[in-house]
Amino acid sequence: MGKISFKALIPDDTYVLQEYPELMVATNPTKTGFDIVDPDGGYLNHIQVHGHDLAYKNGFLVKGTITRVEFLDGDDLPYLTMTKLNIKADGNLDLANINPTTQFEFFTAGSDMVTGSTESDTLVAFGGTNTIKGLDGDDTLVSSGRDTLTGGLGSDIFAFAPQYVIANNRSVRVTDFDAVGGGADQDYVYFDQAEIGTPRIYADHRNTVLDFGQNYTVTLVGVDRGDFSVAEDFKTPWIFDH
Ligand SMILES: [Ca+2]
Ligand SMILES: [Ca+2]
Repeated sequence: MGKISFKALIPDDTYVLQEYPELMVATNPTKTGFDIVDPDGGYLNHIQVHGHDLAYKNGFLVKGTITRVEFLDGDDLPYLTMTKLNIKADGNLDLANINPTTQFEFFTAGSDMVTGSTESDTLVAFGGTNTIKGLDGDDTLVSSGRDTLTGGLGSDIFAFAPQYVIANNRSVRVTDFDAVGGGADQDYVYFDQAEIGTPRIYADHRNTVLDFGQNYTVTLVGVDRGDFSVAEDFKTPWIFDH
C-alpha cells in the first residue's frame, strides 16, 4: 500500500499539482530513478522518482519498479512524498513528454494511505481502495470510490469526482462527517449534480447513505438522517472553493 503524505508548503486550498507546469521532461535516467523538470527551466519545482531495475527504450520507461516519488519545491522541500509504492513500468511513461497530473494518477493507481498536513489540504488518491485523512485544517478530500475518508478537525469537503462515478460497485465511507456542527466545524458533500444527478438519501442503522445508483453509495457513518439535508450539507458549485 502506497503511503502518501501531503506537506503544508503551499497556501490553503492550492492543489499541489497546480504548482507544476503542464509539460515536464525526465532527466538523468538511471537504473534507480530519474528527475522530472520543466524543459524551459522556468520553474524550480521538480519531481524525483526512485525505484529499482529501471530500464528505458526509445525514450520510454519500459521496465522496473517505482518505489518512491517526491514532489519538491525549488529548495528541495517536499510538497508531498509517496513511499512504499510498488508500481511496475507499463511502457507509457514518455521521458520527453510528462504531464504531472497524468503521472500523479499513475503513481496513485494502487491502494494508498493518504495523509494531509495540519493546514488546509486538497487530497486525492485516484485508483485502488484508499484511506484518506485530512487532519486539521479545512480540507478537501477527493474520492474516486471504494475509499474511507476522515476529515479531522475543521470544515471539510468530501468530494466525489464525477469522471469516476460511472463505474459500478464503488462505495465510500466517511467516518467523521459533521452535519450539525455549523460554522467552523460544518462538513460538506460535494459532487457535480449535472453529471451524476441527485442521490437517494436514506437512513441505514445509525448511518446516513447517499445512493447514486449503480451500486455507488456514500455512507456517512454515525450521521443521523434527520441531521442531513441537501440545503445545508451539499457544497456547490466548485470543488476547490471553500
Ligand atoms: Ca490510489
Ligand atoms: Ca489538513
